[in-house]
Amino acid sequence: MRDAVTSLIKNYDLTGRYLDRNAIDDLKAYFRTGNARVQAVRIINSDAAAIVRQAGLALFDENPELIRPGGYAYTTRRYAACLRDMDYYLRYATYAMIAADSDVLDERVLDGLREVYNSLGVPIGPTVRGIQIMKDVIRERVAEAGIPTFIVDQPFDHMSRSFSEISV
Ligand SMILES: CCC1=C(C)/C(=C/C2=NC(=C\c3[nH]c(/C=C4\NC(=O)[C@H](C)[C@H]4CC)c(C)c3CCC(=O)O)/C(CCC(=O)O)=C2C)NC1=O
Repeated sequence: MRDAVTSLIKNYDLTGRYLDRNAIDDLKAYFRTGNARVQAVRIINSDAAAIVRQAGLALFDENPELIRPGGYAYTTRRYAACLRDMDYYLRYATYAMIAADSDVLDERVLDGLREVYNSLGVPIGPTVRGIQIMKDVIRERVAEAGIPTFIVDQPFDHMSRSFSEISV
């Protein structure tokens, strides 16, 4: 599991180089945004269950067939599994925000998920939509607190991209 600093050091160590100007600029950006990243994660953590619920309701509102008989979130067991998955995406997104690196998402969430979803028949399109809705819900809350929203975008966009590649 890597963060922005260990990723950078790993790259320079591989080629035996001292940190150059680009590296220093990247490090400066990492430390400059540190406080904002911590604040954004605090906002999420203080209301995570409500964020998941709100995003879930919006997803099912947009895609009501999911919760009708035959839908992939039909029955309380599947409905709960879907919200639990959204909660996983949210929690790991907060780790990635702090790390300013997507490695934790690849390693702990996305690796092997394609096989699981395919074998269960869980549809990728609505899953990506759920991730995007969650991002929008959080962006709104974070922006209200005056924190730049690009911090929020990175992990959710990474997950969406990874899923979208998977679905091809
Ligand atoms: C921390 C990393 C991690 C992830 C990501 C994870 C995902 C995950 N989601 C699962 C199921 C599931 N996931 C969903 C999700 C959805 N249904 C929908 O209609 C929506 C599109 C979507 C929610 C947005 C559903 C319905 C199931 C249960 C499917 C079934 O058993 O029929 C399963 C199968 C086993 C189980 O039911 O627990 C796994 C492993 N598990 C993990 O340990």
